Amino acid sequence: MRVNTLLLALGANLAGPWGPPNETLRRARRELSCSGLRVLASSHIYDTAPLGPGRQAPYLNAVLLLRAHIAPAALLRLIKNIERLAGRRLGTRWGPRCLDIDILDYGGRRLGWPQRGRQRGRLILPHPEMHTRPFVLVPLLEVDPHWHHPTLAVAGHTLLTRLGRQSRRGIRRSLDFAASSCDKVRNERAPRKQVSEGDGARTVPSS
Ligand code: A4P
Ligand code: MG
Repeated sequence: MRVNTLLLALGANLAGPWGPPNETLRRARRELSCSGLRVLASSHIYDTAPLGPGRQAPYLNAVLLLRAHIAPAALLRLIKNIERLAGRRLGTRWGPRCLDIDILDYGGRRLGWPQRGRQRGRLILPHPEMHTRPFVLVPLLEVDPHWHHPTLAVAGHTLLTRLGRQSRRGIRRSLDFAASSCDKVRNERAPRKQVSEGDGARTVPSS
């Protein structure tokens, strides 16, 4: 299997078993890296105004650039498993959450595009709404400034400009990701099962 470059978006606006949203995002990054995904770059963590219905707390959002040797379906299972460990329960679409991980881009691959309805468990690549969201594009361009949308064939910077300055108003760079260590995660997890066990995710040596 080819090694692919991936972009993942992390978001949270509720505290969960891993702590407040900032701790949850950091822990999620460690879980990914300890499951064999190599983190090449992490954006800052941004404070963002909530998008969606009703009143919700502000979100923290970030984007990771990774390299991995994992099939798309296994990656989806891995991120859903990490969301579950972080306390994510089925809720309303766009409702508050302890952790959301979206696969933004999987090596430029196209799957289920153009989108015809959304079905739980069915992967769409690139992520169907990413190009409309400044809270995704701003951190994404921090880790991959030359990124182009794989199906729209438009530069990320252009997509962000098209969204207008107003839409970026509620986005504020807030925190750094601290350096991560897999050993720490293993200690915290014991005696629980490893995240990658039984979910089809493969561990790859970092090169
Ligand atoms: N799915 C299909 N393609 C993908 C993909 N590329 N990556 C499927 C991840 N999942 C994908 O997702 C629903 C189903 O989509 C999954 O079962 C998966 O098979 P979900 O994460 O379980 O549900 P959701 O998060 O409620 O839906 P959605 O549309 O992903 O919500 P969003 O788009 O993530 O929106 N405001 C701010 N400021 N920041 C935020 O991060 N997030 C949301 C949630 C609302 N408002 C926000 C933010
Ligand atoms: Mg999601």
